[in-house]
Amino acid sequence: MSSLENSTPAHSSHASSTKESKPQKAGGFSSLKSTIKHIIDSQQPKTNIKNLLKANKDKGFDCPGCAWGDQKEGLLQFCENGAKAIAWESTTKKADTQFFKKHSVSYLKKQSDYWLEYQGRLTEPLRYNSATDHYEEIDWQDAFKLIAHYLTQLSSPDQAEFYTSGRASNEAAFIYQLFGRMYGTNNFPDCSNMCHEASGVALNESIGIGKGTVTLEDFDHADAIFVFGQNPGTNHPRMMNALRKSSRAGCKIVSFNNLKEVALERFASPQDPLELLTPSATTISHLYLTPKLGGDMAAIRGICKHIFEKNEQEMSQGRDAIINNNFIEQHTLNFDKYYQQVINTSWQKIEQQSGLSKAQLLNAAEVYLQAERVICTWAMGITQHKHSVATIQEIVNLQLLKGNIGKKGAGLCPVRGHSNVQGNRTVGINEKPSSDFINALTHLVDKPLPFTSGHNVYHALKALLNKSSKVIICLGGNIAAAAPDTEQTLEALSNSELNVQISTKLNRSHLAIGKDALILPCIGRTELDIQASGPQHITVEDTFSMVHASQGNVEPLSSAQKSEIAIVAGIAQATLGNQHVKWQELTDNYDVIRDMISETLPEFSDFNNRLNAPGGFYLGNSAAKLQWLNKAKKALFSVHTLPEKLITEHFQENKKQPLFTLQTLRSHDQYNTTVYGLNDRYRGVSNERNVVFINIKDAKKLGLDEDDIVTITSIWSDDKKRSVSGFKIKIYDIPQGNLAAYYPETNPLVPLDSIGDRSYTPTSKAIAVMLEKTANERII
Ligand SMILES: Nc1nc2c(c(=O)[nH]1)N[C@H]1C(S)=C(S)[C@@H](COP(=O)(O)OP(=O)(O)OC[C@H]3O[C@@H](n4cnc5c(=O)[nH]c(N)nc54)[C@H](O)[C@@H]3O)O[C@H]1N2
Ligand SMILES: Nc1nc2c(c(=O)[nH]1)N[C@H]1C(S)=C(S)[C@@H](COP(=O)(O)OP(=O)(O)OC[C@H]3O[C@@H](n4cnc5c(=O)[nH]c(N)nc54)[C@H](O)[C@@H]3O)O[C@H]1N2
Ligand SMILES: [Mo]
Repeated sequence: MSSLENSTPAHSSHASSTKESKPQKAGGFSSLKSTIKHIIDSQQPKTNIKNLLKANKDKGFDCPGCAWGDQKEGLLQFCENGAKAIAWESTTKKADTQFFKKHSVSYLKKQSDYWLEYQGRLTEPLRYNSATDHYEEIDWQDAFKLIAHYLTQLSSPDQAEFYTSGRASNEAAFIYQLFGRMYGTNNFPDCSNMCHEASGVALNESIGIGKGTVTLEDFDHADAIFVFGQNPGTNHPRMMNALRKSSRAGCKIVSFNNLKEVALERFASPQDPLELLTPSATTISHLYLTPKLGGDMAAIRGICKHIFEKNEQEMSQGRDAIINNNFIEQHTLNFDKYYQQVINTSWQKIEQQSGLSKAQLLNAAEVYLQAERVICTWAMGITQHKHSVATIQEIVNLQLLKGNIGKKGAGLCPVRGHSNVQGNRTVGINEKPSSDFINALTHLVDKPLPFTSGHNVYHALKALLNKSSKVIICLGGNIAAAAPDTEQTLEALSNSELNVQISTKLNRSHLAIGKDALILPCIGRTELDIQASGPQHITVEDTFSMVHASQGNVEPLSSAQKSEIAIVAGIAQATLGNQHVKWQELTDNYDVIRDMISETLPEFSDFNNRLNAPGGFYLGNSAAKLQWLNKAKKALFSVHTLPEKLITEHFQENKKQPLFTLQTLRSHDQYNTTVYGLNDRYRGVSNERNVVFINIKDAKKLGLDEDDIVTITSIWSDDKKRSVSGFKIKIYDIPQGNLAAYYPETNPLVPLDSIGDRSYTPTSKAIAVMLEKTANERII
């Protein structure tokens, strides 16, 4: 038994939680202290201090933390949570063959997600042996042959699923999708399906490109920034520097967040000596509104309604219009229909659905109107709802009213999650590829490739559940814990005949085994990648469409680990042979892959040379140039009615008990399904993850006190029971009727079929649930 096993709080049934209050500011000294703790914990502090100095710098590596862009100046380009991600990857702890000899899969299944990843890096390729119930070492070539054997036996290539998580490099993702398509399928479920999918769907339709229109520099020129449904203090800490700088320069920041997130209130830069060492901090939000879960579309509708009402008033008094009629006429379609829709939406409906008063929304609208240049940013609080596509299109509508797209300091900014999730999409991880893309690839490899739509995460899980899909290969990630409806997801994965995981650390996805399973250990961003032609670099694209090189500098922990590219190329060669693509040449020199990308995607022309520019190069954005590449060739005002009812109102009708809407979110000490620690410093939680945040009035109504233990049960239109138990009540500043709890512990509550309209994204921020008090004994 590892000595850690008994010391990790997750494993102690009497873990005591120290009650802490919410801090007055985010960042500052506490951030520095936490960074140092995680660096020391990695067991190689010297290496990781060197790593941090290279993070997000030229000739260094791209931080695997988030997709925020890099500043040009400054000595240090990392943040506390980036440091955690780096220290987590760059550790000397190993989950090696000895470890798997000691622990059976049945034993590992009983351990927490935290414990599994805590064991360290995967170092050798492994195959599951059902006779012994252990993972055992396998030779790399045998592993590749085994995958080829399964794939070539399938009666249709569409029986295989190729999942990608957004850490994969452009090069790995490109050859992965090339291999999948040459094998014959477009089944490319990816983490983005559970993340920003709605942004892509909405923006493609409205403005003809599925990406944000701003660059990092635009933040220096904005007069107002509207931040919708995101928690940058934890998830994009480097964005805090941009917000802090803008705020200090007089830019007005308006936050819409269901919770009062401390970093959006007051933030201290750990790089500013005064803010580091004294209680001083920068006020971030000038206006902070807390809508109900799923209430943002109504809130934005309210802002637009006020703008129209005021516009009418101004015009009737003979003054200038306050909306940008020139922009609207020249660049948009559907304005009249949208105008009518807004006029038809009552203030009563807006107030009821948003949970905000008309007066609050007028304040926000006035900030909007007074600003010449406005940026709107958003993340999961907007994208993980049933009506996310419509909500994002409402944000676009708002921006079109004043021509806040395509000018300096203004635009749309979906803040991406994984560090290269945007790049993965750009280079072809897409279950619905455009015919232009397939034609270009077909030309590249001189082989006909499929045009038909493939599976996203939702379709892939359904196909595995009904056994029409039989093989799943995952390039990174942890689909078992990241996907909704944990019981069904585990069943889906366990139905597979072969489950292949290309990973850095042990996780739940390695333990959902059907007939056969492989773990293929890869090197990460921080590590040296030496191939036949010498040291290699890979490339990534940030949320601002900047592409740059990333090169690790640490010796890999084991000589048996391979790069993701070598692994994908190895599988491809074993399955397809070398007739159309010389896979080994791609592994030998990644420049060759970049040349192939150049040939396929015009925006990557001269790829290898352009990487030499400091900071990389900008892929460009058509909408930012006021070119609209959608069907209508214009920016569209989208005309949607507000949802008639939000989910809980819908289910409440036939229920006596009060129902709540639950959002599932990240703590400060996790990276998606990777849990670094059990604290959530900015929300005053320590040593706990199984907690549920509730408004004091709601708690009183149910007779619940702080620290009482509850079972949470979700309500859905099937009769399947979805519950999690042993959750501790935390009284919190949260709108009545809403709850919050951490992901992935609450994923069992998210019904697989509860998905966004047209995005298929799990509605992780709106689940109808009820609470039941249980005996005050923790069930661990
Ligand atoms: N350290 C760290 N960094 C990360 C990640 C991580 O796990 N850890 N994950 C990465 C990934 S993949 C992603 S996608 C991003 C995620 O970044 P975020 O989107 O910031 O992540 P969440 O924790 O899901 O936070 C959602 C935020 O939206 C608010 N919210 C929820 N529902 C609503 C709503 O209906 N309306 C409004 N207005 N607000 C709402 C919540 O209160 C919370 O503040 O971060 C990336 N960066
Ligand atoms: N309830 C609920 N569910 C959610 C969300 C939510 O807010 N609520 N958020 C959703 C979102 S936004 C996302 S993006 C998904 C995340 O879904 P995923 O991307 O699938 O999950 P991660 O937790 O990021 O994956 C962690 C694993 O990736 C592997 N890994 C780490 N680095 C590397 C690397 O460099 N290469 C390779 N090959 N493997 C690596 C490690 O083995 C680690 O265990 O979860 C989604 N699920
Ligand atoms: Mo994400």
